[in-house]
Amino acid sequence: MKLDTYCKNTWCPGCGNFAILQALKQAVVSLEEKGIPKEDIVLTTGIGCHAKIVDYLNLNSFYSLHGRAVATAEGIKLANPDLKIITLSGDGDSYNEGISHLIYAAKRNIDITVLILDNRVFALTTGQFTATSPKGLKGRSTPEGAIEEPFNPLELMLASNATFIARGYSAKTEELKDLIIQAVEHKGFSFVEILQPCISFFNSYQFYNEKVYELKDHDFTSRDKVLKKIREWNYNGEDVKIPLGIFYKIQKPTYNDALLEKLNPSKRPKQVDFENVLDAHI
Ligand SMILES: Cc1ncc(C[n+]2csc(CCOP(=O)(O)OP(=O)(O)O)c2C)c(N)n1
Ligand code: SF4
Ligand SMILES: [Mg+2]
Repeated sequence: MKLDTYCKNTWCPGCGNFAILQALKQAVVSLEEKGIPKEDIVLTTGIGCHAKIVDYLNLNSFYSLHGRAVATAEGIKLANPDLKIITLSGDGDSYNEGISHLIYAAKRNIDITVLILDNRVFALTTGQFTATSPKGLKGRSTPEGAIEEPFNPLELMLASNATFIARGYSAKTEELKDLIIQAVEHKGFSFVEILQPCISFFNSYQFYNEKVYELKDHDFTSRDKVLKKIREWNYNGEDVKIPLGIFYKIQKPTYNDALLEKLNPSKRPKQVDFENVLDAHI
């Protein structure tokens, strides 16, 4: 496929990330067919297994610091608002380390897309618990089982005023591809939580396969109904059903339009004549 790179893939065989890579590639091909050239798409990542995805995609990308994937995306968008920015972040990356960036990007409705590859552990560092790990999860940092309850990231995004909130599952690749396309096409802050089993530290395939279902005839403009749907699964317990699809979608002015109006800073003529500035100070 034309988006392939020469990098050797180092994900564990069976990792949910493979299917996410596939869905993202297909989404980019569809977006190109719809008139968004791949040169106008920029990916940002945090640090973790999820972040390696940019090594395997022949697209412009910025491998940022742990927890700074969203902040980096905001900076690129404000420097060149003509670009489509897709952030690929982990649960540890954006629900733990960089959570304030996620909340404020949603609050200000900056026009970027954030995909959270949520395997519900810090996987690259061998399985410590994160904000979405279920209570009781046994791992390196919680050998007796996690004593904290997880939070529900979709509820957090609704409270933070995100204008597009969705959930996909890596094993539902076709549906995930469609969600990514719709998220990128949404004008405003779009958030897609992607359930991504980590076969090495939290193998959740069987659980998700039994519990997930697609949202149908869901009124995604009513906040009350949306909240009820979001709370159908609070990332804990066994006796649950897990809805997938778009939970919420509304239109609001974006931060970048309000701040920049028609200005594209990357296309502005040079503002500072550095030689003269230096001369003046020597
Ligand atoms: C500031 C900082 N803290 C901690 C680390 C160590 N670290 C690297 S990857 C990682 C785990 C990432 O977990 P997550 O974001 O969930 O991604 P996953 O590996 O699960 O895809 C950690 C803690 C780091 N690189 N930088
Ligand atoms: S440790 Fe988990 S998330 Fe990382 S590559 Fe292996 S299966 Fe995937
Ligand atoms: Mg993780």
